[in-house]
Parts: sequence; C-alpha cells; structure tokens
Amino acid sequence: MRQDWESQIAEMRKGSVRDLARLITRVENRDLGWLDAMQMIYPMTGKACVIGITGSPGAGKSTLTDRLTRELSDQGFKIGIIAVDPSSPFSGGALLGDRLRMKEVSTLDDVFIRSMATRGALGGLSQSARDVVKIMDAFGKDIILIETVGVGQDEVEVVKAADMVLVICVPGMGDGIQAIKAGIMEIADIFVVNKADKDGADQAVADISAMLELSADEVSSQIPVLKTIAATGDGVPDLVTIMLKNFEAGRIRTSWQKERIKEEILSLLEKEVARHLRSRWDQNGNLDQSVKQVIARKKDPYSIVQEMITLMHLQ
Ligand SMILES: Nc1nc2c(ncn2[C@@H]2O[C@H](COP(=O)(O)OP(=O)(O)OP(=O)(O)O)[C@@H](O)[C@H]2O)c(=O)[nH]1
Ligand SMILES: [Mg+2]
Repeated sequence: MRQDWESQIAEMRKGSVRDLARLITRVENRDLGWLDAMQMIYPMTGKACVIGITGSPGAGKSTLTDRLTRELSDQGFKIGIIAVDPSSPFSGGALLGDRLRMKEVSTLDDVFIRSMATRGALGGLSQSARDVVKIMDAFGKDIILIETVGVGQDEVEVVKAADMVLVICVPGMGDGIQAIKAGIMEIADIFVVNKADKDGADQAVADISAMLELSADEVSSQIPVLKTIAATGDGVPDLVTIMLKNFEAGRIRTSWQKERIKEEILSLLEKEVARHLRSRWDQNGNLDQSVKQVIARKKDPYSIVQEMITLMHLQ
C-alpha cells in the first residue's frame, strides 16, 4: 500500500498530471494510507503562494480567476486552481458553468483546475482544500488560486487556507457590501470592485475605502481597493502587480499561521478518530448493539459515550 502511494507521488513529482489528479482523488476519498501519503508529501510543500478569491455569488470570481490565471501564466508562473462549488453535488449546474468559463485557461500548459463540492467532502471542505493545496504545491505549482463564494462558514474557513485574500465586490451593492459575510470583510487583503463597466463603481470604491478608514487599525487603512472589468481584462494587470508586490513585501498572513496549524491538527484528529471509531464499530457490531440497548431503554446514548471515553483512557 505504502509503495503504491510512493510510486504515485514519484510520478506526480516527475510532472504526471494524471497522477496528480488521482492522488487528489485518493486523498479526498481518504483511501487507506492517505495520512502516510500526506506525510510523504508535506516536506515537498511550502513553496506555493495561495490566493483566496471570494465574494458574493455572481460577482465575477470565475471570470476574474480566468483573467488572473492568464496574466500570471504569461509571466511564467505555474498555476493551480481550486474551484469550490457552492451547489450540492447533485445539481452540478454551477460547476458546469465554472468549467465552461474556465475552459480556455484549462487548456493552457501549466494550469491545473480542480473543482470541489461544498458538501460531501469526507474530511470537511476546508481540510480537503488544504490537502489539495499541498498536493498542488508538491507538484510544483507556484500560485494556487482558490475560488469560493463568501457565504457560508465553510467557505470562510476555506479562504483562511490562503496566504492572501481577494474580496470581490460589485457596484450598486450600497450597503450590500454586507451581503458578504462580515467575517469575509475582515480577512480581505485586497478589495476588488469588479464589473467596473457598470454605474456606481467609483461609489463602491469610495464606500469600501470609507469603511476601511473607519476601522481603527493601521493595516486596514492600507488595504488596496481596485477596480476591474473581468469581462474584458481591464484593471487585471494592475491587480496582479499589487498581488505580486504584496508577496514580495512578505505582506502575507503569517499572523494566522499558528492558529491555522493548530486548527488543522485538531480537525484532522477529530475527523480521523471519529472515522476509525465508526468503522471499528461498524465492523464489530458494537454500535448496532448499543442502538438496540437504547431502543430497549436499557441504556442511554450518554452512558454509551461515557463508557467509550473511559475505554479510550480519555478520562
Ligand atoms: N458587465 C460585466 N459582467 C461581468 C464582469 N465580470 C463577469 N461578468 C459576468 O458576470 C456573470 C457572473 O460571472 P462569474 O465569473 O461566473 O461570477 P462568479 O462570482 O464566479 O459566480 P458564482 O461562482 O456563480 O458565484 C457572468 O455572466 C459574467 O460574464 C464584468 O467585469 N462586467
Ligand atoms: Mg464562479
């Protein structure tokens, strides 16, 4: 089993896109030995810059991601894209839309796109995104763009995996900047007012700038607010320049690092312990047994949990 992972990782490192895709799938599925595989991959990571792109539905995130990819690709960067799809795995509509919009960039050399459904991720969405980031990093991607709608808590967690976060707004939102979750505004490193071809773009820039000035801390008042027309590519080169400058200046979220790693270890542990317990219980029939006892009112769920905790020497 270990050998199997090892050879796939070696092929991936040699540049096999097929093995890259399969590795991601196997890790997402939590195939046997996935933790070992990630252990092997981890030392190969740490090079890629991760950029979160978020904002309200339809703000133009995919279109902008496409433009950014082309621009960065032209400059010689190898790009990975993670598109977090807000729809359920069953509808797949938006997924198809994103695929179509990103079709052009997907044919570029050195661009690899991976879609991810909000629901159904075995290890949780944010952990899945973190795993995929690491695998793409080990593959040799320089920049990894993560597109996600900034609506749910899960999605907010996903962008927290990024070193830099772009929040995409559109004109005419007025107070509607609040349409984006408050938590998202706080993690923005760059604000982008997209669809600047529409009325009210300058007003939107002014609103956001005013909001940033209101917040007392110095960092917020230095956050850039840019206009783009993703549909035509206007403003995208300037955005790229600022993004690259931020990276060079080391203005990335190292402040989060500690929290992020702590959270990652805890959530991995939580999920893995639960998964192991569940599969062991499924196999030895203890869970079924306990359920029957509860139905017969011989036991209650609380004492069953208490017994398990004692058994695991957690208490
Ligand atoms: N007028 C105008 N339309 C734009 C611009 N950028 C994107 N659009 C259009 O806005 C619509 C939504 O664009 P997407 O890129 O799919 O937006 P999104 O934020 O990825 O959407 P979701 O992923 O569904 O939340 C599309 O019809 C785009 O063609 C722009 O700069 N100006
Ligand atoms: Mg999209």
